[in-house]
Amino acid sequence: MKSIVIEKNILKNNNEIASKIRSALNDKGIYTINMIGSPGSGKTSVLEQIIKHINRKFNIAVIEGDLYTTKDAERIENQGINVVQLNTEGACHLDANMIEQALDCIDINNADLLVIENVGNLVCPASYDLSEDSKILVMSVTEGHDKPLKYPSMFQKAEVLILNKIDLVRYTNFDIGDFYKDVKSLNEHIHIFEISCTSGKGVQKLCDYLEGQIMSKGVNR
Ligand SMILES: Nc1nc2c(ncn2[C@@H]2O[C@H](COP(=O)(O)OP(=O)(O)O)[C@@H](O)[C@H]2O)c(=O)[nH]1
Ligand SMILES: [Mg+2]
Repeated sequence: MKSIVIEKNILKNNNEIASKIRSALNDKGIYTINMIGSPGSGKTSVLEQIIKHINRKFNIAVIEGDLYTTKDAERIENQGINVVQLNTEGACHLDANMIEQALDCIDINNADLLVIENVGNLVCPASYDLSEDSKILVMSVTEGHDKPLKYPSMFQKAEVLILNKIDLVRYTNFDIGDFYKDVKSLNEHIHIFEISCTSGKGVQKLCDYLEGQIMSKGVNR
């Protein structure tokens, strides 16, 4: 009982901070993505693909969440992107307070797109508003088609679902029909993109969609 009360208080505080950050990001016309998924689903790989495709048209800033290391931030920095690393020291999700601190360490004044890569986890990040415009869930076919019904909250809250590693589907028993049926039963409006970061399949379509979102947000700049 006690821990539930504490959790409620944390979330209330989180939402207050998130709404303050959201209004600052809105004033700057920055489109913000909270990228969530299991460890190894391909979040950083998807981000690398997005950067490769749209970096010439838009300014991108990245906040990398990780338990302990700077490995993902180094991958993003190698692409010449403005990135800050948040280490949660064991915490399984990012919260708005951490984002507020990260934003003090990164210049986002010229950014069109801010991507936050959350800690690898399909459960806790669903509950924390990071002031994003869109939660993007990255799932890979090697995780199994049963995951939507096992982790419904994340699938209900995401605006976009990236089904990654589609190049590997023929080596698995992943049932695409069952997967779509279960996802749509939880969230009929979700946008689903099947992609492969390895072959590049589907990446252009994903980036076309994101460019549309970034442009509609930045229109009031
Ligand atoms: N075959 C295949 N491997 C991928 C794909 N995307 C990512 N990977 C691999 O999956 C592993 C985890 O990727 P990473 O981007 O680090 O995942 P993250 O932990 O979610 O950020 C790496 O070895 C990637 O090379 C893909 O589309 N196909
Ligand atoms: Mg990563």
